[in-house]
Amino acid sequence: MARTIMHIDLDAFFVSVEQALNPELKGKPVVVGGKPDHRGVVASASYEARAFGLYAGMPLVTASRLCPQAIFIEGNFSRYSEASEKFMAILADFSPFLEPMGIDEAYLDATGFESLYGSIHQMAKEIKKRVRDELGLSASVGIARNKVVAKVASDLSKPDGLLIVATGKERSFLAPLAIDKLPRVGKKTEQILRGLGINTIGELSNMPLSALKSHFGVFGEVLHKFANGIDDSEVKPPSETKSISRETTFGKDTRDRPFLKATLRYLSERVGAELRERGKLARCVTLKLRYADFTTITRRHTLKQSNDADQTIFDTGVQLLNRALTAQRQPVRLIGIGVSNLVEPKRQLDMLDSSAQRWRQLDRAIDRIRKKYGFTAIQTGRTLRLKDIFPETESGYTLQTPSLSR
Ligand code: DCP
Ligand code: CA
Repeated sequence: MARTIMHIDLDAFFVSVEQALNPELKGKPVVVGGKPDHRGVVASASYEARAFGLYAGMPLVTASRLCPQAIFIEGNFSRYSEASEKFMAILADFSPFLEPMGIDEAYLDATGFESLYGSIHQMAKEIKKRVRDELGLSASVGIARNKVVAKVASDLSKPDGLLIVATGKERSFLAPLAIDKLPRVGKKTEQILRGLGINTIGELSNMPLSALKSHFGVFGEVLHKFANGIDDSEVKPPSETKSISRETTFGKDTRDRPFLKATLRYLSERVGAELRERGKLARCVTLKLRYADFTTITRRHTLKQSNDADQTIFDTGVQLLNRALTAQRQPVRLIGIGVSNLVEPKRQLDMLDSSAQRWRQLDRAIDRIRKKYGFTAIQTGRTLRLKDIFPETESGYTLQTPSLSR
């Protein structure tokens, strides 16, 4: 069946949120990421700043040299995640077939919605209008019969664009574009392709599949399909919980290891409690850190055996944290911990060793007490010191971003 897929992406997202809050910044070269003397990189640049050659990922020092008159802003991540949630909520009003991708973009399956709005073009205009009226942000929309072409279209239409690729024209639409416009073509792939004399998506689409496979393995098939404007993947609403995570931004960037560990302990306990509540076991533990310059890293560890114990989540998190802090000396602005690769308990439980069994019993006893008396009714030694730092309520400490990601 022919589908109608929309890709919606906010323009210069971090910068636009700042401009919506402070209209004096509008129409000017603005950079979010930090002050120009910081070691960090540009997170988001306004289109006025891009005219000077600035782009995301460029060192702030270089950015200030190319465009000294730019306004440099540290940024405030909780503002962006709040705007992101509102953006996704607006989109969900238009179609339940919604797949959020990252913080400021989403795919929406609008198949059959034409009649509801008069036309697909009209529907896209109404989405853009609500985003502008309610959030003060501009969105670019690409529409096509599949996800990959819709994404390229929204990107090409930026800023504040709306581009529809007619059915049957996917291949000819993509053909003249540079290969780096194609999703999944990163720096490395681009380099290899250019080395082979392939510079446009059209040239890529004409490469024999066998040649692509010999250079890229199974990824060669993806490249072949994408370059030919083919993508059968569905818009998948995030239904089943695939991961559980908790994170928080600090009021002040910190290097204080005991404090970071105390926070990690608390977040691990929140993750563990939800994991047990959902009756799942996790196989992977992921630590997330954002440094003072906004660089964000994630470090993952796969457990030998799936587990749901606070202690296991925490211990794994601490190992990952210690390694990360040794490698990078900047202060930390955000810490988060998550579990993924969730499985049903089944028989694996019987195989847990006796110390793991004891942790399980303890966790469950604590869960029961917390359900009755509130999350902070029982605290492990480590988390006690958080009392003086985070506001405390019945249901736990009030973190900056209580449950950003699920
Ligand atoms: N981001 C970041 N570091 C990067 C890239 C992006 O912190 N290297 C953040 C800031 C962006 C947001 O993610 O505002 C969304 O990323 P996009 O790639 O969509 O970039 P923008 O929304 O800023 O610009 P565009 O108009 O090109 O979409
Ligand atoms: Ca964007």
